Amino acid sequence: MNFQTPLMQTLNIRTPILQGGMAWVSTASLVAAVSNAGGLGIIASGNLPADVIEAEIIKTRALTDKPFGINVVIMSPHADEVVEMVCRQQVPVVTTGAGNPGKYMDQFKAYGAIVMPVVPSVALARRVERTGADAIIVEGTEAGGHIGELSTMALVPQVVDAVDVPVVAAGGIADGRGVLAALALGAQAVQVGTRFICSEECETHEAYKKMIVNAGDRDAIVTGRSTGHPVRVLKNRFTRQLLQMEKDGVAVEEFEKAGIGKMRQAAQDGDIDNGSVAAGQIAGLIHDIKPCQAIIDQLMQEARDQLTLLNQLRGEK
Ligand code: TUI
Repeated sequence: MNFQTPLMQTLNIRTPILQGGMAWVSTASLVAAVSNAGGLGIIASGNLPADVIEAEIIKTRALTDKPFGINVVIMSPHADEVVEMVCRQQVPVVTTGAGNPGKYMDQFKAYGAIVMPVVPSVALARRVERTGADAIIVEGTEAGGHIGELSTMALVPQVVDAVDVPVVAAGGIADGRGVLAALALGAQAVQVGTRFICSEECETHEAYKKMIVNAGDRDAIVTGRSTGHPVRVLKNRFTRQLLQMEKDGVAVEEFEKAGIGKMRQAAQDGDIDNGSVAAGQIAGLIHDIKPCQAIIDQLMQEARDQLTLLNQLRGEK
């Protein structure tokens, strides 16, 4: 038995698993591995300039002939030039985050992209549907990185009821129980981030991966709540400094300045004490580092097993 949803057909993928476009993490190696394993790999842009991201697209194309996507961070200072480059490269799938992609929608649709904005609320879901989103990724506050306030459990069914396009659930999903739960809430696929950091093909520093493997349920905390840019990261020396700054009520500009380059410092240099180790609440569920194919196979096998268990509870064979 396999899961098959209309969105999987639209995206031309074999499993309903998307890999989140994580800044400094989702590079060609990870993206191609996920796409080759039957999911949808998604290249991250973060705050990078267009030429650096373009090189990653070209590298991905050399590593896979399967569909893949690109994530555009709307708040990035390079967003305009990144969008122009993505259109020139005709990346088949575009996801957006950290802002409303409305003003770029026509450009994406003009070359036939499948556009899936990430949203943290019903209001934004409705808005992006009106401007032409093909599907909507609903991200709960359990996720790592830049986050909204509502939980995946509460938000996904509310968006499913509010829009007519397919919904993808994101935030807090790292095993097959999470996949099945998301499908039960009405999602047609899931987006998985933190679990894919702990994959062999992910080029993120080993120390970062090990910090996730060693994390417990309460280690992923939120900084930047008071400044309006909440970000979920693993607790370390740097987050203690940030939380102290927030308590002391330092100016927003000073706080934002302290965060510059910190995701790169953790992911690339492996400085997990002084950098930002972005990760979701589900980090505590992740205990190993393995190939993307094994991760996807396990997610789907567990989802099937969990469904069998549920059917047994109903008295079915
Ligand atoms: O985008 C993310 N997570 C991220 S992006 C990132 S790197 C970064 N680079 C430059 C600036 C900021 C961050 C690290 N983590 N997740 C998707 C997501 N989008 N979560 C929440 C939102 C969101 C929030 C507000 C989407 C839209 C939105 O709209 C507000 C508005 O303009 O109406």
